[in-house]
Amino acid sequence: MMKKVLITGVTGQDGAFLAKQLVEDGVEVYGAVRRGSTPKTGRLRELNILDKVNFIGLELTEFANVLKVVADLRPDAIYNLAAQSFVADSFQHPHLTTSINYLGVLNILESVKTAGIDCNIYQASTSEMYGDVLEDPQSEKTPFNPMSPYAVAKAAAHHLVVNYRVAYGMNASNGILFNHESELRGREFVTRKISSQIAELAVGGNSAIQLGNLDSVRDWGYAPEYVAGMRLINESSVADDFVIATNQVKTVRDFLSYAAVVAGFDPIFEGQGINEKCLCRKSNRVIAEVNKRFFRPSDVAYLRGDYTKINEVLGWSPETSVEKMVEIMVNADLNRLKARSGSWDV
Ligand code: NAP
Ligand code: F7E
Repeated sequence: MMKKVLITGVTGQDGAFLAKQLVEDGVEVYGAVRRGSTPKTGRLRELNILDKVNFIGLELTEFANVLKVVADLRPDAIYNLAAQSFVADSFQHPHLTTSINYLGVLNILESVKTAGIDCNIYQASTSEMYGDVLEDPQSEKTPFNPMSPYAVAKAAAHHLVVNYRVAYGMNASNGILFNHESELRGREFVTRKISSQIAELAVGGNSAIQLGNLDSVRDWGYAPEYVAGMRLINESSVADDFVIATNQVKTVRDFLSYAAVVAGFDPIFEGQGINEKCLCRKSNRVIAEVNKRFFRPSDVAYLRGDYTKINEVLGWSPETSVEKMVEIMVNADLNRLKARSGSWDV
């Protein structure tokens, strides 16, 4: 039984849901927060667990600091969720992305090894590592073909976790998670960008949503279920690597269309490529338009995960459909706007 757990990235979407699930199961939760700024506590506050998490200052890129925190705390498990997680941003900040997403992982592994403690490690690997996919659907056996500095750093970290497991017998696992979203998703990611901005339009806003590639295809699942999968992986006595996905795919255009319906619009699409627009059939109002600012230097066009292994070995399967998730997200954003007159805390 895990008694004491350290979560890096506790203020993020997954960190917050994970902290909530662990707290509810009586686990002592330590949340690592980066130094130099006030922690972003909005998600933990929204989940009513802000006072249940013990915050620890941690600079993941400083080995001595990571070692001290790990050796002093002696956690039973670490979930390494901290990352520069926005793929588009990794093209602007490749060094920063590599430091946190690769060297941060090295520091965690090396600290647990050096401290000589019995501690399971979960690393947040990603479907982005499959990049320009070499097989369909993508499983644990599919070769990586990363298409961004984010994905390259995550692929290197993934291999490092495997190497420490093999070389030193550490209980270190990778969860290769496909896109997972929720009402707590960061507003820079396309799903929450759509749900939050469509809610603004529905309550009287007048700025059309500016989007990039509407043809991008993703395998989108619901974050709380994926976090439950992370726990199955890290609580296992046998460390291994697992894909978590739904095996269902939709385009960004599909997601936008569902969200528009939930927000009370009647969407139709007109035009091609950079001139494509989403309009409301009833009012002729422009809901969204394509803007080349949101295209990436190289993008991942298509992802579909095969979750057979985690289903067979650990009994995990997805439950919430993408349509249901869109409904949850848009309604949560509509309720926030109505309750807080226009400001976003999450
Ligand atoms: P998120 O909401 O963006 O949260 C990222 C977390 O990392 C935040 O707590 C953030 O802290 C922290 N962080 C960022 N830069 C940092 C730095 N320099 N030093 C220390 N902490 C830093 O991400 P998420 O969606 O919860 O994802 C969790 C993990 O899973 C990430 O590693 C991500 O790459 C990976 N992943 C996510 C998905 C997905 O679809 N969500 C899929 C596969 C893998 P602040 O609050 O201080 O910014
Ligand atoms: O983009 C396209 C964009 O930023 C999804 C992270 O959690 O999941 C996430 O990475 C797709 C891309 O997520 C806009 O080009 C179109 O093809 O929501 P996203 P992501 O890049 O897939 C993976 C698994 C992670 O590991 C990451 O940490 O949507 N897209 N128009 C757009 N994307 C954004 N953000 N904004 C747009 O306006």
